[in-house]
Amino acid sequence: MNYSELSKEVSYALRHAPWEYELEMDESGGVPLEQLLFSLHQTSKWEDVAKEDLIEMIERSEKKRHEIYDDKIRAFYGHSIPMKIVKEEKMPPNILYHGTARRFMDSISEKGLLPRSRQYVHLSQDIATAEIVGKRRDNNPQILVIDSLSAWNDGIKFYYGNEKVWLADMVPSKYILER
Ligand code: HQG
Repeated sequence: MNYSELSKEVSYALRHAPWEYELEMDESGGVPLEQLLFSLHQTSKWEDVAKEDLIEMIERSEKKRHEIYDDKIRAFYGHSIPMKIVKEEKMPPNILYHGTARRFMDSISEKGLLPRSRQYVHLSQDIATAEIVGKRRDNNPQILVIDSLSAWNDGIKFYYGNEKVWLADMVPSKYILER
């Protein structure tokens, strides 16, 4: 079983296209495991996938992207579907980071951090994580330092993604400390 490919397909289904897989998604992004398995079984590539494989997929992943609970599975972050996933509002750490491409900086300075195609802006708990995120778009990424505590004190909402990923609706540029 190629767990990395399985994880990509499950992320695609849960973050971007539950309708392609005929999944009934609840407000926090959960879908019945049976529905996801049934849908995966329709293609020869995934006809043998079992619940145990989804558990193994999550365990093997270096990033906590998915969670199985109550016979359901959901993605922790990354959604782009029209129905906004309800996330747990939480006081963020004092400082968060965001790794991005240098070519986006003019626009970010002007408009702040925007969710773009996703539902939330994604922020990183530490610099190493932000580097990895930013390298997806730039070999020498820009690491932004976010004054998340001040933003939170001023009423900007933050949400818990996983232990490395925090979410926000948007981050005005005045909370970007260094770049
Ligand atoms: C940028 C992956 C111009 C933003 C990662 C980013 C992460 C702006 C891009 C998670 C902007 C959106 C999310 C503005 C923001 N003007 N550009 N005003 N505001 N941007 O992929 O944060 O491996 O939607 O800087 O590791 O890169 O899939 O967000 O470069 O955790 O699990 O617009 O996805 O996780 O890109 O990545 P994305 P992201 P997985």
